[in-house]
Amino acid sequence: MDSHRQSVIVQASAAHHKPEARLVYGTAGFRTKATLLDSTCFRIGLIGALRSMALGGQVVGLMVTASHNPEPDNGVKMVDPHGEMLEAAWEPVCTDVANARTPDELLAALNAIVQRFHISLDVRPRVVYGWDTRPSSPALVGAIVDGLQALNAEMIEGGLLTTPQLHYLVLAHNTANTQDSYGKPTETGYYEKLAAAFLAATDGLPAPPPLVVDCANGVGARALQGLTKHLPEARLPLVLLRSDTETQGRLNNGCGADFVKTQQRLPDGYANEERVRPNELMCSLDGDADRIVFYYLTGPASDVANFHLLDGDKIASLAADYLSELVAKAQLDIKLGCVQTAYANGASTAYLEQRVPVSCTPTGVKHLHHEAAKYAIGVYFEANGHGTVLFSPEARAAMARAQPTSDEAKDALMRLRNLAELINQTVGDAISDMLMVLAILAARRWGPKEWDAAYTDLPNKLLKVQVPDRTVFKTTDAERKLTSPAGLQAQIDALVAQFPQGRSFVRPSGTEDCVRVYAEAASAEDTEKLATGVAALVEKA
Ligand code: G16
Repeated sequence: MDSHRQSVIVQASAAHHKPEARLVYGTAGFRTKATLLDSTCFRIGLIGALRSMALGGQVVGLMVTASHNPEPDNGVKMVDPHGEMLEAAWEPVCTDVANARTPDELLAALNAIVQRFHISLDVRPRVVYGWDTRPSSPALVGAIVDGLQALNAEMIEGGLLTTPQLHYLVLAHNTANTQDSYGKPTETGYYEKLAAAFLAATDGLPAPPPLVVDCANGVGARALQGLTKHLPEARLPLVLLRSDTETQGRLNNGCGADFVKTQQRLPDGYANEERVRPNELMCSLDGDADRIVFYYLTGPASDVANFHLLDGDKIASLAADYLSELVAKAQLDIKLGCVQTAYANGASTAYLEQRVPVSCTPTGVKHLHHEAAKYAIGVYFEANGHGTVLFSPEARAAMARAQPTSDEAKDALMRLRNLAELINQTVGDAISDMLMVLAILAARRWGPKEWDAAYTDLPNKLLKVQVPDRTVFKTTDAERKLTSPAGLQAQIDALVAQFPQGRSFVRPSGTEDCVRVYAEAASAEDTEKLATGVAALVEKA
């Protein structure tokens, strides 16, 4: 880089002091306590600009969020031009730049990027950025803006957004005015696209009953309010709960998709909510609305035994089953496959394997997304409710050229095309997934019980274990086995063997400072024993 640029960067960086802590760009970008992130955000502004330059000035995205984490945390992640997660080769690059200790080290790390990726500094970078409702977000966005300005980037402010909306904007900007246009590159364009696709997908079908949505007191509340302005209430009746984004301390607190999935119960206080009633479908979003889980009650909310979870595995099963039926009815010769992680309930995997090819990847949507892209139609969902369905160019071409000969085939083809429009193609999107589920249930004439009847989950439990250093826990086989600490996996195997249908694995979290333990077994009692037994082994290791 020329000396002028270098001195601008050094001057700007003086206002963004780097703390001692070492940060790593991981599963969900950088994520930690918000108080540690100012210099990281400044620097990711610089890297975002360089990434756009390396791609000839295509728009890349930066999102400030810590998603399901507690409110005092925050984070930042980069989005590549097609709305996908940052290319893996750039992750260590981000880590190097974030951890440079002096201005000289920072310049050296940036110059190394310019050389390694043959970046032409004549290209004007373009970056769109957005943020969630955390109180710490605006200041961190200010740091990003400083980084972008230091490299004279064209800045496109997305404002308060869900993470999937930011992914949408990136792709929409890069395809604007082309024949592949993904939609108008505005927040309103996102709502218009979803609303039109939902109306088409549910045309002629019974309208869904009111859906109670727990918005995690996060940005999803705002997005759903935005969406409903574009849809007649009769076609999408929503009851928004936990939608307070103003009161500090409420985000993801006792509510939200992560809480409901890990605690396997209703959001706190739901027993007192008049709108919470048995046999009605409900759902929870997470803090940045990229995950969704559904659930229903079979009796009073006060009894936890009446609570039934319809998690990411159930969404995958619903989607894979319905879409493969449509593919067959539409007489299309394309392959549909499903991608899960080790967290998938064993019963869901058994159900899916009877219907479609199933693969398993490590945790993190970027892994699932890449694997799903290998199928013509790739359904991917993490058990935590993070996922989507990808329609490949091959599938789209087959749908476009199909000449259905019967009314049934014509109808199936039309439904497939509509769903392909409705489902977010860039990343898992709680709102788009919610609409997909409603459209499928309407087409099936199903309520929550009929959906749930596909298979019965094995009892399962997820525990967090605090350890002095989680980086000593290393995994292999899509995180199903530990390779370190030495000997621990053999102890886990011996314990698992004591329980019918037992399965357990241990992995370091990519977003929190803890190790996670998953266990499932034939009975709830055995599951509890297995989970606590494995957690005890982890603590001793
Ligand atoms: C992020 C990723 C998810 C992943 C989760 C795992 O979720 O986007 O794909 O499942 O992290 O978290 P951990 O490694 O802590 O178990 P989110 O919703 O926080 O962005």
